[in-house]
Amino acid sequence: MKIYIDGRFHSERNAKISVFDHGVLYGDGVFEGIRFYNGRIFKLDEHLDRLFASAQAILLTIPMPKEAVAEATIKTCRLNKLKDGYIRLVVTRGVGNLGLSPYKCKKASVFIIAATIELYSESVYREGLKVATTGTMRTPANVLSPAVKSLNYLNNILAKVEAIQAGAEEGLMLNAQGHVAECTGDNIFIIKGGALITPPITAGALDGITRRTVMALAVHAGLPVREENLARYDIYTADECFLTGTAAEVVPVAQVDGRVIGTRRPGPVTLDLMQKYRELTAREGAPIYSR
Ligand code: PXG
Repeated sequence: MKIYIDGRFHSERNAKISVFDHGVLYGDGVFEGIRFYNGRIFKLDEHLDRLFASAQAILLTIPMPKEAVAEATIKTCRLNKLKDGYIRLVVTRGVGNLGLSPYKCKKASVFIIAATIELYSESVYREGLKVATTGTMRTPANVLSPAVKSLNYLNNILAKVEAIQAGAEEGLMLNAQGHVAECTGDNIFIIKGGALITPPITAGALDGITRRTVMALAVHAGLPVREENLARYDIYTADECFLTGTAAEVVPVAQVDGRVIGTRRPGPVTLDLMQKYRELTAREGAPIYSR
């Protein structure tokens, strides 16, 4: 495997960053998880726009223009001779001293890993996921904006741990007002009365690229789509429920806090959107090889 770090490619063994990098010392940095299908990087521009927005929000200067990051990402996939897989693109604050101040860090570091991906098992897509609400809340915007895809994932990791300890596979996170925000690494949707409903970004959700894509697919299919604050009650009593994320794609939810959702089986709207999403990922994206 060849890994990109700051303009050079390294073997897996030699792909290393400094212990003085503030990405390691403080989780000071931003990242993206990107998928590629059939030799094309899906929604590359959208991911890079979000990466640069996350960096802007935390006063982090990415030391190369967006086009160069795109080029490096494509090259990393090409060098690894991959057609389908997952990209982890990380920008850390860079090497500094043992103090919090990012002003001591001279230059941000960019690294890119392109690898194959381990999905939820095939049965999850057939049978649906078990979700449990976590006591751990989503970080409020005045603590750390949930719109920033930062290297601080402890909030979500601890929620994930709670969900697993409760016997579920994914955790449902609420905001400080008690409204549904999202899951630990996925956005959440319900279908109720023929409409597709998801919490607004302001409820504390990441502006997910899969979320946007699925909303556009639903609008195109003539489905009413709404962004509304949701309570747990709304999830429990939904006709259908699914999660979206780059890694998970569109994954049906069978159970939330022990309540069976709909018929337990993935519903017709969910199945249709799963299919439409698959079709889109198979045909769209920035080509890795034809250049
Ligand atoms: N919410 C959160 C908190 C996320 O981290 C999503 C929603 C979905 O967004 P996209 O743009 O992917 O549709 C995410 C992103 C992984 C991994 O490697 C995935 C995410 C985050 C961290 C790790 O599995 N998903």
